[in-house]
Amino acid sequence: MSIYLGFDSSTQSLTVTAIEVAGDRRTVVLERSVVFDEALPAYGTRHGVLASDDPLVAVAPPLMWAEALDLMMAELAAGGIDLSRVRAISGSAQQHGSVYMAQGAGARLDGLDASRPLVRLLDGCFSREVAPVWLDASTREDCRAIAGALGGDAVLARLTGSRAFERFTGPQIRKFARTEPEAYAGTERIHLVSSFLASLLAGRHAPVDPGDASGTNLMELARAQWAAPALAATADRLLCRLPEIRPSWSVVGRLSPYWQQRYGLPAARVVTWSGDNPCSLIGVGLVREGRVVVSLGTSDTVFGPMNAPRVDEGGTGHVFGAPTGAFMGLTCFTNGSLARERVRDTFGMHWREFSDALRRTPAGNHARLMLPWFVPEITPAVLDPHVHRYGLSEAGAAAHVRAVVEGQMMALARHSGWMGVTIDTIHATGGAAANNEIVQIMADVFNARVYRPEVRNSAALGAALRAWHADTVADGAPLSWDEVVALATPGERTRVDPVPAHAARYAELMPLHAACEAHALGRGPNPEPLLEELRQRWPGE
Ligand code: XUL
Repeated sequence: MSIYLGFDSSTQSLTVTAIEVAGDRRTVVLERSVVFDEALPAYGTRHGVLASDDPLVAVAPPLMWAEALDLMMAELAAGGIDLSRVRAISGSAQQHGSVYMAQGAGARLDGLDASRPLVRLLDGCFSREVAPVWLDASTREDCRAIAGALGGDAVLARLTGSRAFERFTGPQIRKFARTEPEAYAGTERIHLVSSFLASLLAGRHAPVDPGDASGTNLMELARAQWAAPALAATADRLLCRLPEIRPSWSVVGRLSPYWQQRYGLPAARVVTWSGDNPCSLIGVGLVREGRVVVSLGTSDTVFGPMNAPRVDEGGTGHVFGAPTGAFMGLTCFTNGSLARERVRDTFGMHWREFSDALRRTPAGNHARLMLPWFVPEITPAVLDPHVHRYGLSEAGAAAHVRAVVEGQMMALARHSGWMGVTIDTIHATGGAAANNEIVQIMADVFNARVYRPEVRNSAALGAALRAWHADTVADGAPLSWDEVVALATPGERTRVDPVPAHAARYAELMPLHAACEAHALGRGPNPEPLLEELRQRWPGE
């Protein structure tokens, strides 16, 4: 019997999922979470991010992520599973964030004193105390410069899988090197959140996998190697500061003596970590093109496996490496769970009342719409956030609740067309996928069947499954991806079907959602007369 651990260091929390593999039987045996704001209040984060005067800046303390890892290991050691049977550990992390480690940090990771807390030992290991995270939108100028140097966004997208995006690591590095040149010069290694945490486990600088490296605007997608022209456009002497790119199933090394001595863990293999979205793909059981995932977390994302990289040259989509070695398409929305929460809080509701509001209101919301851009939005690009409401000025709380969810679902559906996949089956994950009403709206808007994987955190499960796969492959035994994801594949009883009458309504509403978006972005006329026409035609409920 073997145990595999998968961590997920997300925007707001650290989760661990343990799976047990015994012969043909695979079981999830443990799931635990630590919420940063609650468990580690001394760092002063809100929703995992430090307060900033500039609404475009979003940074977090990397020490907090390290302390959460130490805390979680202590919890695991306190009971729950037999740690001596842990064979391999991997992880998932929020994508794009970068951690700047000072000269000499790599050598210090080896030989840490197991009697002392990890954070004390990391004192002086950073050349920058904070890590910019995926919510940061402060690098517009750097995006322009990088895309310009390479011959435009379309060229950059063909090379790296994405046009220049503010939150991507390359533009973030360029801003750091430009504004803090001395600190950049004193940087030994620029890690992604994933490779930073893997380094802490292995006691040495860990590599990054193509799934996470493709979220940097710095990796040549076709070769899964750093792209020299993109590096040159970003910062001087960058290559020697970046981690190596290795396949997602590569073994970094063994768990360092620090963790073995401190918590009695075995010398388990540490497997390269990846981004949360690539890990979720595995954690919801998708390894073949044809189906997509809708993940409703801090960010809302829609993504799916791709056999070949069909790049969205000027638009909002990304092509990343997938953990299987193939590709995945992804579109990301900043205004996910925090926007749902803002609307809930505005009306002083609990989640139960939020669901009641969705139950009491009709599909299509009498053609009343919301574009919930509470904070800068990635898709479509909105740097000056503002919530746009159409037909909602006289409406009550319930209509606003429906408007935020329908607005999000229509945006997810409309902005996933570039992937070139006919979406008739969705695997829904993330906290809000537990809500029946939200999932019904998803099924109706996409006019697709929705399956709901039963494990709460699909990214952590995906990481644990990747640890099992890598450990088996490292032993020289074959293990197909179909077999790896069998545990994660949702059953028929989790299926939610679209209601045809509702789907028909959203088919009519969707072009008007596009018109509202164009209007809000200053690219089209006010669609209010068209919405009013629809209101007249739709029966009152
Ligand atoms: C993906 C993205 C977010 C983060 C959230 O491109 O920016 O989904 O990975 O953790």
